[in-house]
Amino acid sequence: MKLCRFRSPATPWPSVGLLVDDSTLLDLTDAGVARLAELLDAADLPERIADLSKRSLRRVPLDAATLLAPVDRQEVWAAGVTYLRSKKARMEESDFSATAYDRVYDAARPEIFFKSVAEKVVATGGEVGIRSDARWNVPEPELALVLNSRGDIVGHTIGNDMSSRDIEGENLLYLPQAKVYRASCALGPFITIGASEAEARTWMISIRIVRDGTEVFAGQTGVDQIKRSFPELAGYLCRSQEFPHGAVLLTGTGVVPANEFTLAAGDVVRIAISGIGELVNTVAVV
Ligand code: DO4
Ligand code: MG
Repeated sequence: MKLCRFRSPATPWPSVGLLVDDSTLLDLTDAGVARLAELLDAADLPERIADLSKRSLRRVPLDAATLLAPVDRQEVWAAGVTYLRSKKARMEESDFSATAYDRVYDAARPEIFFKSVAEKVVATGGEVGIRSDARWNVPEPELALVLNSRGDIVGHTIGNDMSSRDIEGENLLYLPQAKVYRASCALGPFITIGASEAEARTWMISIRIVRDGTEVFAGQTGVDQIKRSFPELAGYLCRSQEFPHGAVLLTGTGVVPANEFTLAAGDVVRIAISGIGELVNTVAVV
């Protein structure tokens, strides 16, 4: 079961869609579903979606729809240093703060930081940003957990945690500037509902970066390489917190290009997760 937000020529406002037959969206608007955040909050979500799929609602061919980021009111947060590869890359890029990464990888409390408000999230097909004052920029392909207002993990989507490695490496206190800037977060295209953690851990995350028609980087990792369990990450996010509209939590990156690599304007970043789909964005200087 896959949910999304979309516009179509007939309905140029954001609608909530359910993917059926791999190529058709069922427009859930006429069933009274105005916002994705509200649907995700349903106590019996899989049953509710199964019921909606049987209704005779407007059908929109997927290729006639413009897919929007699959968040309408949720805050987006991100966990970090959850893969060994991420810990090593960050220790290489930083000088005096290298031990912070080493320590957090093994600590009980994970690294979790705020990433974006919903309206700033970039959809598939949109432009992700590299900062004009950064020299070393990378995408971070990540599985994202989708949480309802009660903190339950109700789905999974694809995230790109765009990052400026030189700014983070200069001083760890610059992390918010390295991570949170215009167009630094992309999500989508779909939220897969109903997969258990055990199933999600069988998925592969892959990334391709294409420059002027030539592949300049490709890499992949397994979701099973994430060190911490999903309830552990979601549990820390929700400690002494509240998310009245739910939240999305990126789970960290396990694919980091070689240190010589930096993104350039015009690069096309394709991130695929086997159980979800593909998030495609073009890079722009912001
Ligand atoms: O510690 C800085 C950020 C880590 C991160 O974003 C990741 O591991 O994916
Ligand atoms: Mg990250």
